[in-house]
Amino acid sequence: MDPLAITCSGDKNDEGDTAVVTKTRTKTKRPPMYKVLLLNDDYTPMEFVVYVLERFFGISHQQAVDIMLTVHNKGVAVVGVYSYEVAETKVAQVMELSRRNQHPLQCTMEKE
Ligand code: TYC
Repeated sequence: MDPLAITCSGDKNDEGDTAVVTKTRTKTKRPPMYKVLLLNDDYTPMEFVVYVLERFFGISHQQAVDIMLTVHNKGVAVVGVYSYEVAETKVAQVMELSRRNQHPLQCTMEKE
């Protein structure tokens, strides 16, 4: 047999063939973030709020005073934005320390 004439059995040319290329989209949605909010009340001492902000939120003394005064004057302020688990922990820490000190301070979280 003429070696140049060899073809694979079943081989046909490409006419009429359609290539379908699919690409799966990799989902890379970022996880939702949560605002931690501090609420005003008439009884929690200002110094206690400042202490809580410094201790649990790593905020400087001056910033803590500013945020505390914002809450005092406006009723509420965002203290920080975190992943669900971190926000939940901060809220629990604030609520537990407030409860132990018999202050009515309220801290909540809200999806951003
Ligand atoms: N309003 C409180 C007071 O006059 C102080 C205060 C500030 C309380 C912020 C709670 O989240 C708060 N003693």
